[in-house]
Order: sequence, then C-alpha cells, then structure tokens
Amino acid sequence: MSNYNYAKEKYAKYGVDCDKAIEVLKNVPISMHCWQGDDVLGFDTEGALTGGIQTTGNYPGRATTPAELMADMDKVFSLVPGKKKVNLHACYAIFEDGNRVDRDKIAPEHFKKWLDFAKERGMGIDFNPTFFSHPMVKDNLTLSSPDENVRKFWIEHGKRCIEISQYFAEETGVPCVMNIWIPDGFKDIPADRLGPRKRFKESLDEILSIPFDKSKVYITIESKVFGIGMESYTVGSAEFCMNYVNTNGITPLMDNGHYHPTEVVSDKISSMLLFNEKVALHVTRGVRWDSDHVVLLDDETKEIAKEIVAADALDRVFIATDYFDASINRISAWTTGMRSVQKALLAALLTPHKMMKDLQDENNLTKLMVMNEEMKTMPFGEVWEEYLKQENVPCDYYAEVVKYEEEVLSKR
Ligand code: RNT
Ligand code: ZN
Repeated sequence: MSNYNYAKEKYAKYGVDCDKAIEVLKNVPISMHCWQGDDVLGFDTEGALTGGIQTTGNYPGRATTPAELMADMDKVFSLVPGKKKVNLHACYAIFEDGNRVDRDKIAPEHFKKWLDFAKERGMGIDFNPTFFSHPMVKDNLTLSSPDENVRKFWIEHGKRCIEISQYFAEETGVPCVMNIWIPDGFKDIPADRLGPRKRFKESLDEILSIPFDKSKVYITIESKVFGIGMESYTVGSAEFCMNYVNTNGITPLMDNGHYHPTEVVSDKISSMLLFNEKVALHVTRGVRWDSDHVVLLDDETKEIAKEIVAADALDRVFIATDYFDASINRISAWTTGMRSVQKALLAALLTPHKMMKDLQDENNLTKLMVMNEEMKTMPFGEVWEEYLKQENVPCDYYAEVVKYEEEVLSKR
C-alpha cells in the first residue's frame, strides 16, 4: 500500500476524505506579499524603510530591480503549491524613462508590467497604498496629520490606489483587495488622542468618496497596537478600524502581529465573521513583538486555519502573507512562510470538525481533548506530500533554493 493510501485509510476512520481536502486546498488563493524579496524597499524612492516597521539582516542577493523581484517571485511560485495571488505595494510602481511621478499621481500605466506578470501566470493582484518610506510622511503622520497639505497628498495617493486596484480587478477578472495601513502614531503620551483619529476618519471618508465597483475592489483597513517609535499611541487602533469598517461597509484586516502578545487572532476570527461579509488576514509571526518573522507551522497558524475551515469560511476570508526576514535566504523565507500557511490549511481540512463540535455540544470535553491530541499524530505528512506531488512541487525545496542562490542570487 502506498503511504498516501495508508494515510487515507487512517483519516477515513474519522470520516475525513483526504482527496477532497487536497482538492479544496488547491483552490484557496493565498496572496503572496512581494515585499519579502527586497526588504520592503520598493522602487519609487531611494530612502530607507520607515513607518515603525523594520527588516533586520543583510543576507546577500536582495532583489533590487523589478526584473529581479519578478524572477525571484517566479522561483517561489515554483516551490509553493496551490493557487496564488500577487500582493503589491504602491512603492513597487515601475517607471519607464521620463514617466516618474510622485505617489499622489501614480496611475495604472505604472503597474502595467505587474499586470502582465500576474496575467501571464493566471493570477489576481491585491494592492496596498504605501503610506511610509516617503518625505511626505511628516512627524510620523500621514492621513491624520494636522498639516492639510500632508493629508491632501496622502488622500490623493489613496484615491489613485483605488483606481489602480479597480484596473487590476478588471484586467485580471479577479477582485482586488486594497489594504490601507498607516503608520501614524506617537512615541510618547499624546495630549490629543481624538484629533488625529478624527482627521484619519475624515481622510478615509474622502478617499472612499471616489466611485468604484465594490464587487471588484474590497477596501480593507488594518489596525495596529504599536510601531517602533510609536509605542504609546497609534491612530489606527483596533477599535478605530473595527468601528470604521462597520459603519462604512468596508472590510476589516487583522494582522496577527498587531495585538498585545497574549491576544490571538484565531480567537477574533469568529466574531469578525459574524459581523462582516468578508474578513482579511495578514499572516505573520511576531516573536515577542510585531517582528514579522517567517510564518511557520506553529500552533497559532494552525489555529487560525482551523477557525476559517471550521466556520466554513474559506470563501469569506482573504488570506495574505506579511513578513520580512533579511537575515536568511529570501527565497527560502518566502517559500517556508507560504508553505506553512498551506500546511496549516491542509491540517484544518483534515480535521473532523463536525465530530469535534458535537463533542463540545455534548459536553464531552474529555473525549474532545483526547481527539485533539490524536489528530496531532495522524499521518499528515503523507497527505502533504501527495498534495505537492499533484501540484508538481518538490518536497525538498532547500536544494532548489541553494541552486538558485548559486546560479542567480550570488551573482547580484
Ligand atoms: C505593518 C503592517 C503592514 C506592512 C506592509 C508592508 O505593521 O503589517 O501590513 O507590513 O504593508
Ligand atoms: Zn500587515
């Protein structure tokens, strides 16, 4: 008997259909963040990464041009099974000679190459306005700045990004998730907490006042508890964002690095699903803080996947990755994180949720604990390998990474 058939039999005992789990997983899109490849630097400015987020390390081989970044993403795509989307930031605009513009003037033409890249690979695109790493970020503030010129610049940027998002959606035929995250905040105790939030609210209202097709562009806002240098106060707090999305018919985005370390996004998903048509996620791994380490197959990643699958909400949750490690091979970092998300989803799809829920409702919590432990030693790896085989993706991607490093990255 093949290993896979052995695994199938074991799972069948609990009423789990492995073939079906694989088929479902093949069609769950994971939006891959482009910014792991170049340490979140982008192509539109020369300066360093700002906004209270940080990459550490200087492993050689960082992508420095659009062609390099696209080649690296292609390598990762070849090592990651399943359906992918390309997740871009506005700072990845590609300017040809003479058409360079500032962020308040970017247009679809500056993203034509990305569109072609995604289309050729049969992928949709998600998009993010870039409210950081730019001279118009004044005193760590953008859409909430007391300076009207600063706010206006970033409002225009937001509007341009909606237009670009709609262009991506129309051209690819796949809806585009456009995520708004602003770094705005204060290092120390603010005198006025209300004012910046009021200005952020008004700026968002203005951005969202331009006409766009809500069936094609899903606007999300991402909350955050603190940033580096913005430890005492962030304008886009959880309460601000949750209330704003609910009163304006847009979508919440939860990044699991953006909460107090004892809070878990896995516990938040069900509540958000009850009150929102769609929910968006940034899957990351915070180590003691919002450190954006590479996602691993750890307990919380598995629990997040379990919550989505058990709620039968795979078609209501936009899953995107968001981490950046510059201390190891970036192709490997990207691949490990993307595969970890997929592994977590597969583990969730191989769990007999109905049986487990019944045990809870019958108050048979003893058996529930036993079953939960039982699931941990099921032959999950055999099903994962079968999935990779069907998707034509190597099991041992490390060898591929080493080869790519020797042939491509080391020559940069
Ligand atoms: C920052 C947010 C945000 C960024 C990206 C680059 O804390 O997580 O999503 O990581 O937009
Ligand atoms: Zn994020």
